[in-house]
Amino acid sequence: MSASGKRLAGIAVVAAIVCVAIALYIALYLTNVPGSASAVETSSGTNLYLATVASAATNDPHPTWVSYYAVDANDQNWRHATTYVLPANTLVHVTIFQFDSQTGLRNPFIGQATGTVGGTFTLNGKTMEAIDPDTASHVFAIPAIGLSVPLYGISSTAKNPCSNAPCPLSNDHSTITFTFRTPAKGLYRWQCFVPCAAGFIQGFGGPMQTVGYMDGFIKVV
Ligand SMILES: [Cu+2]
Repeated sequence: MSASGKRLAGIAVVAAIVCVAIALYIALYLTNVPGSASAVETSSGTNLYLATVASAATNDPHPTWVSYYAVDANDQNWRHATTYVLPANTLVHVTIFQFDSQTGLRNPFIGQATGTVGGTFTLNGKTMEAIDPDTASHVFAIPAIGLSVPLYGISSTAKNPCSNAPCPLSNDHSTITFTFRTPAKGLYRWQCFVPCAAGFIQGFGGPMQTVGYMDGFIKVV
């Protein structure tokens, strides 16, 4: 083979490898959908169990990011999922185990719950309508249906905080429950409103703008 022939063959091989890599990149991007979790039906109705943590699991692509998780209430099996599948036009009882510390809200209005049954939620068993905005760690909000619930953060002097998910209930946490009625079938966005993304500009980058951490979807079926 002549020198120019070898060069042409080399260019062809490199071009083919680049094309395959681009095709793989696009295919993986299109097929890599974040995991989902479903509400569980019990004698008390439809229940969704979630948790919020200061740091995702150590084997997560972003182990330092704040995150929501779906929790199996029976075996405490945690799943890194922020797409929640719920039945339409149904009262859903949500329980959130909140392990993260307080960041505080920029807009104090969001310290108040909206869109829940009775306009209330419970914090560690106590029925409430609002928390001090400075004590919020995260918020669970579905803006399209006007639902917003503030999540009380643990004290900065807590003795036994959780470092990375999953967190046993023996770690310091607050437990928040509320009930809301799901809307008609469709895909709804949910998100946090606390500037909880430590280390990012204004606390609103990274996990606050990435589906799978402080954002996700409610898939109403
Ligand atoms: Cu948050």
